[in-house]
Amino acid sequence: MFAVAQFASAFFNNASSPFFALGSAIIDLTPPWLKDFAIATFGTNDKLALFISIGAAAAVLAAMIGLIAKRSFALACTAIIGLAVLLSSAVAARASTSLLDIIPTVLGAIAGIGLLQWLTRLAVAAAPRQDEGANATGPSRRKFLVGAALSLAAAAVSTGVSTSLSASRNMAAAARKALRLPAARTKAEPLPEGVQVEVADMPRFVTPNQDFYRIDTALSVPQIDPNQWSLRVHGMVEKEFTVNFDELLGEELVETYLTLTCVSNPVGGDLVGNAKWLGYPLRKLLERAVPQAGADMVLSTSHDGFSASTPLQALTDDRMALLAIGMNGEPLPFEHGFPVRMVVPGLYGYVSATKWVVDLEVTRFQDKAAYWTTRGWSERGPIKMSSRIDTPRPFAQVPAGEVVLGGTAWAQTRGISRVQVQIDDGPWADAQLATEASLDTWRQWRFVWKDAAPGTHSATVRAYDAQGKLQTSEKANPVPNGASGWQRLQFTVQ
Ligand SMILES: Nc1nc2c(c(=O)[nH]1)N[C@H]1C(S)=C(S)[C@@H](COP(=O)(O)O)O[C@H]1N2
Ligand SMILES: [Mo]
Repeated sequence: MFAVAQFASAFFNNASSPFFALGSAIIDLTPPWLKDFAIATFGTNDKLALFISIGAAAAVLAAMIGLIAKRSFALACTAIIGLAVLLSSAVAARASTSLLDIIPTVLGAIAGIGLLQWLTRLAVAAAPRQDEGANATGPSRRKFLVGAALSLAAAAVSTGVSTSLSASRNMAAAARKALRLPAARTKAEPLPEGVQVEVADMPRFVTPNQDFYRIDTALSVPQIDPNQWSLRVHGMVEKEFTVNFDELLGEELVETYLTLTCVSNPVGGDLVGNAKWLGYPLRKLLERAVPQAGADMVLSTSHDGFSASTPLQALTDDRMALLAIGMNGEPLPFEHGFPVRMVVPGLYGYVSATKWVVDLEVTRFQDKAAYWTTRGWSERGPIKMSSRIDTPRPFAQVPAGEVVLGGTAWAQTRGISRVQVQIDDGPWADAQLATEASLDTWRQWRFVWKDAAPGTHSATVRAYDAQGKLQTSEKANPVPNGASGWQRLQFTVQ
């Protein structure tokens, strides 16, 4: 039961392990004298001693439950459930857990009951029967003993495996915490004044890491120890090589603001975020590999098997495509690709922004296909110019008089030159643009509607890029290569 719970907890929060929760609860509840005694006796092995004690106690408990099962299977099940309830409350009591984290314990209890049933059946078969001689029971008894021994061995092995899994996760967390990012050789231009419009309820121009949208296929966030990380560059190149994390830290790093966007972002949606990234230019990395003639794509693959197909051109031209290690002044958060990910101006994340990246293969679009391409999305995904109304929110109630609208527009690598707003079916009027930070970042805008009359109204927004090209009004769904169309929303003036 413990083994299954421990194993399952490897896929959840560390603190979801009933083993750890019980251990932590015991540590928290231990009187100081006993704690001192334990530390004095076992030294830094005090935690190991604790876990061994819990393991031994679990074995004794299992034996007791086995004895109870001999009398009454139902009573034994009740004992297991009682134990599960106790352990779940130990898990739930931890500060870092949520309700979901009791799942491993519940799974453990179910497995425990299943195992008990199986062993009971073997034991019943082994019990001497009246009408047979004692000899006839030999093989069945052996079966039971072998079954019990196997269960114990399986429990020990899976506990060991999953504990070491958790341990490597802890190593990664410790390494991230200890990591001091080197200074960028090329710093980001300081943000000019006025990139943030003065309108209430607007998102920050630089999205804080904890608010940054997260999209990936990872059921459990990869926890990679940077000391174990390396990136292989190979395929259609003259010089294949592998680079490790220390080597990457030693390169001339660059810092740049870049707005990432997800292809699944609907018109008006918020799967878009802007951050300051620190990393090594992919252009330089690929220069070192010397791509061969005919190559037109780089297939990047993550630790967890996701892949993206990026045009070689986008990684070698003068846009700032980065192998990023830092996000807004700190190491990448685990959710955003620690220790290393890609970020590429102008391309949706699914074709460029591989998190936990470990492999770059220089190849051709006609030879290889990436994760989402094989699932119905386009092999190429340039970001479509978009504009969005951030405030008022759809169906909001606003006071009559002057209504101030605020929003965001983006056309990475090209830049936004103009945003227009239409109230109801009135004329299009220019919004005031915030200062532009760079062509690769989004741009905020504000629009003042002076004499808003009470009633329900709509507002529509559209943008122009730096070449004066108008954002398309043609409505498209995100599949297969990104949503388009002008956002229109309704609100009520009181
Ligand atoms: N390893 C991995 N990297 C990935 C993905 C993924 O599923 N797995 N999703 C991509 C997609 S679709 C997007 S939009 C961006 C999102 O990056 P973020 O979660 O840091 O915002 O990551 C990209 N990188
Ligand atoms: Mo995405």
